[in-house]
Parts: sequence; structure tokens; C-alpha cells
Amino acid sequence: REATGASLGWENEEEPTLEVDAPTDGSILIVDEQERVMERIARALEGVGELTFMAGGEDAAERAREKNFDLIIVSLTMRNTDGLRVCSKLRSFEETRHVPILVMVDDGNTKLLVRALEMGVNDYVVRPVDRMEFLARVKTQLKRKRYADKLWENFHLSMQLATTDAVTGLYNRHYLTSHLETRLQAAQKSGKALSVLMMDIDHFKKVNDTYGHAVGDLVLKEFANRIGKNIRGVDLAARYGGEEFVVMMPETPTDWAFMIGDRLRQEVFDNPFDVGAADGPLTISVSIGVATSDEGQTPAALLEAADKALYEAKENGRNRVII
Ligand code: GH3
Ligand code: MG
Ligand code: MG
Ligand code: MG
Repeated sequence: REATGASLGWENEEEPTLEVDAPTDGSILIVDEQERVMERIARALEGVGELTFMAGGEDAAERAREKNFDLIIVSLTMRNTDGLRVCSKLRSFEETRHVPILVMVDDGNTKLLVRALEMGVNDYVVRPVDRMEFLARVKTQLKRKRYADKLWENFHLSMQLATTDAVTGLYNRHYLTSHLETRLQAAQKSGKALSVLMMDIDHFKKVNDTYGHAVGDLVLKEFANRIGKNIRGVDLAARYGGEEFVVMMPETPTDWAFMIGDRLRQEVFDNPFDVGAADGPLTISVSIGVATSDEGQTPAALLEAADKALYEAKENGRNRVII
């Protein structure tokens, strides 16, 4: 709960809730060979969700990978199919690993049940099955699945909030520095160069003062887009501060980094930013400092070297790249 949007200052956003009712729209897969059993299950689970029946077959698990089921019910005593094997496959596939499994087992077949439980099935019913008990166990599994899905969703939302900058969608400074540490160590181990570009938009204060903060924000967004178009998939771009950006480039010697930086600088300067300013697209320029990792260098020292080069680019007239 601590790490959700609410605690990160999302005042006006709907707070994620973890309360769950028993779903009525769960999607349930039932694996059994007997038609009469399937009919009974269909009646017992009326209104609980969407039911899919598979008449056994060990490829039931394979087919389950293609659809996001909320619960899978498997009969352990089928004539032509090894139900236990179906369960073991379901637990081994990435796509179905976390889907709850409820098994049906004949009374007295404790050995089979124990093996299924050891395999990680979530619950069981013993034949002859009590209809009310069956329904209750199904609903409980669906509720748990719903709860787990929400936790997972909130976790992803928190991760995204914690690692990205809301204005530009780029990674934030914290993510960059922690990632840089790892990549720098890898670079030093492999002996391959890692370069960084430290970039700062020129006279950005003037944009804000002339056109307002909202237009300033759009310039930041568009600048982030331009960065994205000019770097490679392996590079990592982050918003380092207000109008400062950093690109981390693994396996990139200084002269390549310079070329990539200068191409971006030129592209930005040559193509004015269409951000809805009253007097048309804005000509933007950026100053860039380049630094390449030395042996034993810390991330802080590398960024400092790039910052020093950036300072020189500013001193020497802006709209340029300095190594
Ligand atoms: P220089 O060429 O020396 O970099 O000049 P500059 O005007 O770009 O530099 P300065 O550091 O003086 O001003 C940066 C401005 O960026 C000041 C601040 O109000 C603005 N700024 C910082 N963060 C944001 C933001 O998120 N949105 C907007 N619109 N402006 C921001
Ligand atoms: Mg400045
Ligand atoms: Mg600036
Ligand atoms: Mg600045």
C-alpha cells in the first residue's frame, strides 16, 4: 500500500483499491473426459463466469497457454489423460504458472492427491463432489486470483512511477544512476567503452518566460521524442533534472558518442519544435557534453566529467558538442 500512487503524490487520481468481491466474470477452464461430469459442473457454476471445457488430452495445458484463464479445474482420474501430467505442465509453463488449479480426485486416492498438492495445485474436491462446497472453493480461488492480479497491477504501477519521469516518459535520475552503476561495472569487466551524453537545452528559461510553463513542458516532451529517435535500443535515456537529459551508451567509444550527440544536436536545431506557440514552431538548441568511462571510474565521476564538458559547450557559445 505504501508504494502506490497515493503515497507518491497522485492526489487527484483514483486510489487503487485491493478490495475484491467474488467475480462473476471469471474465465474457467475445465479439463475432464466425462460428459455427465461436465454437465454437472456447468450447472453448479452457473453465473460464476465463462466456462471452457476440454475433453482431456494432454495438450490441454498447451492450449491453456493461449488464453488467460482465472482458474483451471482438472480431473485427476481420466481414462485417456494423465491429469497429474496436465497439472505439472500447467505449473511449468510461464503463462500458466500462476493460474490457480483446483483438482477433482476420487475418494480414497490420497496418493494421487498428495502428488498433486506437492506439484503446487491450489485446492481440491473429493468425489462424490458436494455441489455447495465445490462452488465455494471455486469462488475462493477466483477471489484470490483477482486479488493477486490487483497486487501485480499495483506493483507494476509503482515500479513505473518510481522509475520514470511523468512529463517526458523517460527514465528518471534515480533509475539512471542505479542502472549506470551496473552497466559501468559490466563495461569495466569486459574492457568495452561506455559513454554518456549530458545534455542541457539552451536558454530554456526564455521559452518559459516568453510562452509559459505549459509550452516549456511541451518542449521537454518533444526533446525527449527527438532523443528517442536518435539513439539505439541499447542506449538508455533519462531526464536528469529540469531541462537536463542524460543518454547512457554501452559499448560506445568517444567518437561514436560524439557523432550520435552531434547528429541529435543538429536534428534539434534544424527542425523547429511545433508546440503550439503563438508565433509558430520554436527553434531550440542544445549543448552536449560527452564522457567515456575510464578504468575504476565511479558513475558519479563519469557524470561529472560529462557535466564539465557540457559546461564548456555552454561557455563556448552553446548549440555544440564537447568531449
Ligand atoms: P542555459 O543555456 O545556460 O542552460 O540557460 P537556461 O535558461 O536553459 O538555464 P537555467 O538553468 O537558467 O534555466 C532552466 C529553466 O528550466 C529554469 C526552470 O524554470 C526551467 N524548468 C525546470 N524544470 C522545468 C519543467 O519541468 N517544466 C518547465 N516548463 N520548465 C522547467
Ligand atoms: Mg543552466
Ligand atoms: Mg539550459
Ligand atoms: Mg540546466
